[in-house]
Amino acid sequence: MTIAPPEPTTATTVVRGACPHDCPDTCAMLVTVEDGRAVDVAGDPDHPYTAGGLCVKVNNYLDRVYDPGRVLFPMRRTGPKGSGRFERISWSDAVDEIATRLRGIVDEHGPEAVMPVSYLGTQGILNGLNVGDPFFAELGATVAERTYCDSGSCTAYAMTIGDTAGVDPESLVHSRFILIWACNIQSTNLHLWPYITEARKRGAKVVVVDPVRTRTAAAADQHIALRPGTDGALALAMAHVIIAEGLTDTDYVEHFTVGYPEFAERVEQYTPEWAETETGVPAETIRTLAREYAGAQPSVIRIGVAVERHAGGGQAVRALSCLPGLVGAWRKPGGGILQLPLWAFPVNWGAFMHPEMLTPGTRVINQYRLGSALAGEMDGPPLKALFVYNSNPVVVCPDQDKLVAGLQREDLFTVVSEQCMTDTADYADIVLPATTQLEQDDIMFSWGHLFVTYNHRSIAPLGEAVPNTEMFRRLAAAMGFDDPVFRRTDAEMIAEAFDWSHPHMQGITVESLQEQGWQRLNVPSPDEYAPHAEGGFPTGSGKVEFVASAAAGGNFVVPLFRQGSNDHQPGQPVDPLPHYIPPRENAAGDPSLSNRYPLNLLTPKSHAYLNSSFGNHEFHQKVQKEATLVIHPDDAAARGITEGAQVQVFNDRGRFTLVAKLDRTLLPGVVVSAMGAWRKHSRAGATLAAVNPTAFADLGNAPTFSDTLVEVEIA
Ligand SMILES: Nc1nc2c(c(=O)[nH]1)N[C@H]1C(S)=C(S)[C@@H](COP(=O)(O)OP(=O)(O)OC[C@H]3O[C@@H](n4cnc5c(=O)[nH]c(N)nc54)[C@H](O)[C@@H]3O)O[C@H]1N2
Ligand SMILES: Nc1nc2c(c(=O)[nH]1)N[C@H]1C(S)=C(S)[C@@H](COP(=O)(O)OP(=O)(O)OC[C@H]3O[C@@H](n4cnc5c(=O)[nH]c(N)nc54)[C@H](O)[C@@H]3O)O[C@H]1N2
Ligand SMILES: [Mo]
Repeated sequence: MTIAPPEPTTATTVVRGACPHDCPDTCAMLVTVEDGRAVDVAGDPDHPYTAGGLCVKVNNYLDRVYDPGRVLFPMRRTGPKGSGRFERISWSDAVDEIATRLRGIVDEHGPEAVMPVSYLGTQGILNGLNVGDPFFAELGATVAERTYCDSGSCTAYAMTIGDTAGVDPESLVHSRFILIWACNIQSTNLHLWPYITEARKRGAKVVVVDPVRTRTAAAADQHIALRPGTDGALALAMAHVIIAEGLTDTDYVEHFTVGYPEFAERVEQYTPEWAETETGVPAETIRTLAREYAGAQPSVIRIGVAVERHAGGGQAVRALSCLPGLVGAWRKPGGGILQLPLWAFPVNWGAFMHPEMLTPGTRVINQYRLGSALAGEMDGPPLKALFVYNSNPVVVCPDQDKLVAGLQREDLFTVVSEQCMTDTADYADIVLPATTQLEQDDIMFSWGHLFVTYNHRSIAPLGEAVPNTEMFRRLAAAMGFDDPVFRRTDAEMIAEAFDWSHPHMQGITVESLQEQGWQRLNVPSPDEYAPHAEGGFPTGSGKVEFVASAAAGGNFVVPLFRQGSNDHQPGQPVDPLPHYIPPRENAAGDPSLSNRYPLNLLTPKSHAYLNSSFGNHEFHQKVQKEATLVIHPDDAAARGITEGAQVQVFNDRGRFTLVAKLDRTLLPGVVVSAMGAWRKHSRAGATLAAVNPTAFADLGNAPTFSDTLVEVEIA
């Protein structure tokens, strides 16, 4: 099989590509190329989900590709760490220096003194999550646990209904009741919104559960503002009402669920009145919500990532995943729960992770604890080398001050592969130039729809930039790694990307994808897609597990979230029934803390940045505007804070400075700052990551960003 990249041509051509970003929408892109230069990117009008539109972030993708600040050549540090002063070197010098340093560190301290740091700068199967896994496994480096995003949610979801794709997002047009829970669709999952609009035209009601009146909440029929981290209380109280008022689908419960009697007994205590005291949502509102959710079938719950991000986040997702089974929502297209439909894609993860290459017992460090790890607070050898790619930890990891202090260590050897000089790249000893999506071939799954998308390289790599695949080929050669896995070409990897014999891939081949750009998985149409109308859940029992058999094995991190792992990694035992765990940093949990730090900080996604990507582009900065702290006027007045005042947000972990924005629609006691803005653009050399905790949620080692107490004062 051969892959034919488009030949350079003087004519104008349109090349089919795929948006690479870590976003549920994975848009099909059309790249117009003239004389070898890309002149336009657009959404494919024929793709049902992309529907001809990209988004405010990616419309200007060419500014990113041709940014004068692009990293185009390997560079070696010449100034102090963090100064951003570098000199150009050749690829062979860079690779030799990296290999020599890594070998020296391995000889002196053992391979676990090296740690990779990566996530989803690109989501492509080739260049994304697992591209470095075999290299670091062969080296014997510390295993990086990457529970950045939805890991706790996935553990909870899998415990309850298995790793099912759940509802087809395109089926949402058939939903009668759409419950959007901790998801700011109009910013983070834009292409889903037209389906919701269509459902509404057909009579559906749309309710948003979010402490913040986001643009999505404002556009819904109803906004239920609950206290952060109390989602489990609301979901369990809904179950209480549904059961107490006889609103269950008894036939569905009888045939397709297990543990109903125990669940019914468990939720007796979770009355709406009790939930009102936890959530701040009136008991009557909870009753009405439960009745409407149960009564309007098919109903669907769209859960966002923030449900997992507090002490009891896992159990909150458990409770939410139980609700559709209780009311029989799964019976019809458009009913059930929508989390990550990525499980529908038979990605051949093993061919990329190569779990068999890991040495059993190798030290595992969660990337959220990188600051502590660099400070030498972990068991095992000190970290002496970091290799960062596809990620910008200085902005996206908690405990920023400690992390930056660690990156400043003169005895630490840091390599960063990047497209641009991020806050993290500034601390590198060696920077390696990475291609953008227009300069590389890749093949994409999606975590927001059911289409496979092919990304054709549309232009030649700029400067000496290389895809991550090529970077690891060069590094492996320099290290003398001779496993054939390190010599695979991109074409060979594409051929291995999926289990092509899986029923979902029927009619889909590399060639057909190259030709057509994208294809829907071979699954029933959105008008007929109801995979669990008659059970068939990928759980131990094949049913919705109110009593979770998987809980007996303990808390676990699902495959994907740990480098090279394709096994569930069991942890502490878990109560097999859903239950409520209140936020950790609250008055009940720690009164001394909440006296000093009475405000709950939320850090949702920015509208115009993609995590921290695009934070360096003028256009995106203009749309996003300067980072603000949104605060209720009463909380502001109590602190003498006025609109536009410069404020400091702080707790025992750190502090950051930004501008106050007063908003009466916000719950008192809650403050909000969108994540993604860069540290070097900040007012006082720190971003919100300085105050976020490294503590995990109850399941899947999820982060607890929404479980963060702070105080605010005039700066
Ligand atoms: N524009 C844009 N789009 C993106 C991204 C981006 O950075 N920018 N990032 C992409 C990525 S990686 C992801 S994971 C997705 C995430 O997309 P979403 O799931 O939408 O994630 P967030 O924006 O973090 O949070 C969603 C909402 O949860 C609310 N929230 C916070 N804490 C709580 C809580 O305790 N309970 C409840 N009920 N709500 C809470 C926030 O106010 C916010 O409105 O977006 C993707 N799309
Ligand atoms: N406080 C707070 N922190 C959060 C979150 C939150 O809600 N609040 N959300 C979390 C979530 S959901 C996520 S997913 C993570 C995201 O964390 P990350 O995945 O680290 O996201 P980005 O900040 O976008 O950093 C990706 C980097 O990869 C680079 N890159 C892009 N393509 C390539 C490539 O092909 N090769 C190489 N070598 N580099 C490339 C980009 O330039 C960018 O600098 O952040 C988490 N952090
Ligand atoms: Mo994410």
